[in-house]
Amino acid sequence: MQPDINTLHQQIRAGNVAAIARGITIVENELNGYEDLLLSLNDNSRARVVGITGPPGAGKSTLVNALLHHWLQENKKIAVIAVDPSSPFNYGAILGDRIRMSEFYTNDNIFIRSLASRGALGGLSSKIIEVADVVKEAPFDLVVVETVGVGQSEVEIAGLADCTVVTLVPEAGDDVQTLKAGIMEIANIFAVNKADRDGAEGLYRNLRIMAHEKANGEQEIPVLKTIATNGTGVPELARHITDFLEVQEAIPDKRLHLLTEKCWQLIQAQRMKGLNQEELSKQLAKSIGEPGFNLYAFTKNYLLK
Ligand SMILES: Nc1nc2c(ncn2[C@@H]2O[C@H](COP(=O)(O)OP(=O)(O)OP(=O)(O)O)[C@@H](O)[C@H]2O)c(=O)[nH]1
Ligand SMILES: [Mg+2]
Repeated sequence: MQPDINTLHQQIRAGNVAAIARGITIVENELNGYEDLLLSLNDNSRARVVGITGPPGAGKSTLVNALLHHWLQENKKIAVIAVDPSSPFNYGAILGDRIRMSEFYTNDNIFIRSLASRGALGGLSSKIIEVADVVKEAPFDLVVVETVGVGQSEVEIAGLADCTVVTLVPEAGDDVQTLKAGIMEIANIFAVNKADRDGAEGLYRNLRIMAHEKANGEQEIPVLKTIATNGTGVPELARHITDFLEVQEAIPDKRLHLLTEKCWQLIQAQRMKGLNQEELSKQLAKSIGEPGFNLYAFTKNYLLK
């Protein structure tokens, strides 16, 4: 290992904030020492990862903010990784996140970092996995990862988090039938946020029914009401997260399952490395007019290059 990466690793383990930030930057941008740093990580670190996901504007950052206040009172050390949505219409919200959480920037027990999802080389989920693993190396009690649940990203967060909280809001209506398929599978806890708004009760009730039906006699997924803006329901949410993590520790195959999910994502990213859709399109454009063009022959040749 490069001596400077070795030193950096030691500093991260000691909880040095500048070193953690540097480590994230190295991993995020795949700078010199990137692989060495990942290879030095200790997989038995104690920090657990809590994923907070849900639709844009559901109040995820506000909820994280409220949870931070709660956990600070319990003297916990928490890291937050907020994955910035890449779409430009969310710029306002990103700025909002920064302002909302800025009160914690000088707090020694809280570490906050935004990750840009736009430029992630080789896939966002593998990048979040790597960054979260670097952060876990430092002596935090919890690492919170906030992601916007659009497309497949809730499913991805579930593969890396020890506990996934799905945040829903009444604005989307209370018809749980329209919830994206898969959400029931990934949620360990549902938070009906903006419970001060009309329709929250209906959404809450319908989710409870759905959780009950799905449980089929087994443990039901907890459904909680929160008002992130004033902290209502936040201590209960924090307690459910802690309880869930404790129960998970005791399940023998849980760790293997999670590691398999993570490994799968990392392999996928490795295999896709160097592939770029724009470049692919350019090559295709060149070949498409050739006589006898065949997509399968093109694909085979492309992969051999
Ligand atoms: N009435 C009400 N408003 C809330 C509540 N929680 C959050 N908000 C407001 O909802 C808006 C969006 O909150 P954010 O915390 O930025 O939501 P987010 O899910 O992090 O948004 P993105 O990261 O952009 O997806 C803000 O104006 C919050 O003040 C709540 O419980 N009740
Ligand atoms: Mg947010």
